[in-house]
Formats: sequence, C-alpha cells, structure tokens
Amino acid sequence: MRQVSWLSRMRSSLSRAREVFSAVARLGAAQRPLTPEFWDELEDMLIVADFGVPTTTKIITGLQTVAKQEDWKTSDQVVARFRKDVERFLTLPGAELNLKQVPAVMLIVGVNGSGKTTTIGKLAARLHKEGKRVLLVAADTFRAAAAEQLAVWAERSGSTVVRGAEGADPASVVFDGMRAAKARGFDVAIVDTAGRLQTKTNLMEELKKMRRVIERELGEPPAETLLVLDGTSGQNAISQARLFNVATQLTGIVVTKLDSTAKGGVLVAIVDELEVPIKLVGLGEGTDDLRAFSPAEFVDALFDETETAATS
Ligand SMILES: Nc1nc2c(ncn2[C@@H]2O[C@H](COP(=O)(O)OP(=O)(O)OP(=O)(O)O)[C@@H](O)[C@H]2O)c(=O)[nH]1
Ligand SMILES: [Mg+2]
Repeated sequence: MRQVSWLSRMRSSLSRAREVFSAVARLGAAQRPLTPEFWDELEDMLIVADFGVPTTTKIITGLQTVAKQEDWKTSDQVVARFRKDVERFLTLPGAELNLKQVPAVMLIVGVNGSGKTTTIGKLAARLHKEGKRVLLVAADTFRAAAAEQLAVWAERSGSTVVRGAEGADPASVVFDGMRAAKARGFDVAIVDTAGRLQTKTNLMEELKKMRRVIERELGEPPAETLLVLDGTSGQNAISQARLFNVATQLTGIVVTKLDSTAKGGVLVAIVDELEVPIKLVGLGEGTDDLRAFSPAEFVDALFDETETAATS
C-alpha cells in the first residue's frame, strides 16, 4: 500500500517532467518517419526536460547510430529505445549505501535548504530500525538552530548527537565526532554540514578540511560522501553536483523533494556526467519518507501516462 502511495506521489510531482515525456511517448506512437525534423523535435524535448546539452547530444547521437545500424523506419522504435536509454543512464553499480566500514562515516553536503538535515534524520531512523548504533555529528555550527534541529532528529530516531559551540570550527566538531564514534563503538556516524553555495571557495575548502579530519581519524576516506540535491532545482543542480564532487569526491547523491514539483532530466544529466549514482530519494518530510532509488520505477513514473488515485 505504502509502495503504491509514494510511487503515485512521485508520479504526480513529476507532472511537469511527465508532460515532456508523454509528448515524447506521443511522438513515438505517431510512428513518424525519421526525418531531420523528427530528430530536431526530439532534441528540443530533451532540452526542455532539463537533460542539458551534452547528455542530450549523447543520447540523440546514440539513437541515430542505432537507428542507422538497425535500419529503423519510424519514431516508435526510437522512443522505445530512448526509454531504455534513460534507465540505463541512471543505473550505475554500487548504488547501495556502503556500511561495510565500522564506523561507517557519512559526510552530508549540499546547498542551503536542500534537505540535508531532514535526510540525515530519516536515514538515522532507518539505520536505527535495522539495529545500528547511530551517531549524528552536528558540524553545521553556522546557526544555533541547526544543531538543535539535528538533536530533535537524534531524539526522534533513537540516535546520539555530538555538537560543538555555535560558531565553532566545524572540523573540530567532526574531530570530536570521530573520536566519539570510535571510542563508543557506533556503527554509523553521520556528519551534518552547513548549507553552502558550490561557488564559495572558502566554504568548499572548509568541507575539504572536514573530509581530511575524517580520513586522518579513520585511516580511510568516509564510507559515503553524499550530495543532497533538491529535486525541484533545474540546471543549477548540475553545477552543484560538479563542484561538490570536485571538492569532496562524492560517492552518492540523494534527491529530495521528489514529492514536490520535481524535474526529471537533470538527474540523468548529472549521473551521466559525474558517474556518481543516485542512492536515495526523499519523498516528504516524515521519518519514513526516504527510499532507495530505483531507476526502473523512476522511469516508469516519468513515462506512465495513467494517473494513480491510490492514496494511503
Ligand atoms: N516535501 C519535502 N520537503 C522536504 C524533503 N526533505 C526536506 N524537506 C524540507 O525542506 C526544508 C529544508 O530541509 P533541511 O533538512 O532543513 O535542509 P538543509 O539542507 O539541512 O538546510 P540548511 O542546513 O539550512 O542548509 C525543510 O522544510 C524540510 O522539511 C522532502 O523530501 N520532501
Ligand atoms: Mg541543515
């Protein structure tokens, strides 16, 4: 029941993206001949759906090559293949969370308000349910309210929080967190960081420093460095992903707010360019609203033209 519910939520939130995708589907159903005008139309649709120019070009060129090789005549063949391509682009190995290291340290990064702290809360709740001892590290010392918000999530999720003074060096809080995680035998330590613009070099340096502290204390890089992306952001998400990846070597992406008016194609562009998998998706503000990302379900939600009325 829940499964249906969140799928339908994702479906309706992707409505704008789905308009474009169902236009693509109709373009296929029309069985148009593969004229230059057809290819232009398809290309325009991908741009409108936020695939970005490089990924659009890659997809179209790939389709044209196969169309030629296999002597396709009509647009339905192209569109069927396109749908598979989108799923293939979104599918990367290693999409499960890496919990092998003990403690498994997860550094959570992203721009302001993307949903980092909420994601941490949901993730902590899930890991706690799975029997893990979870430590939350409040390295967002920028606002007093930030540590408080994380403490509330710690309480709600049955985890423990380590916090520093407001305005403290975030790296020193990370240091304390790593020491506590090791000394007190936590299975997982999740580090919350302050939101920052990907273009602020000094703040990106601060993230690098936190990462170095983790690496020094653990003797290895964090198990996960997750970029939290707001699913409603368009092309700017590509720049976020690119620059956070350069600074912190991302191991995964979390896409939040897929229950709001989400964009579709930009995710394909990001996974294509960075080769970093989407690991989790956020579909609401509640404790249970975090799911493993499924490319197949996501593509179904994008292309499926039937409205789902299921609610609970
Ligand atoms: N609808 C919806 N709202 C979400 C989701 N995830 C987070 N939010 C909301 O987005 C807002 C910002 O979430 P936070 O978790 O505080 O974001 P943050 O990235 O920690 O923000 P900063 O620490 O200020 O950078 C809050 O109102 C959350 O409830 C989601 O999956 N769906
Ligand atoms: Mg936060």
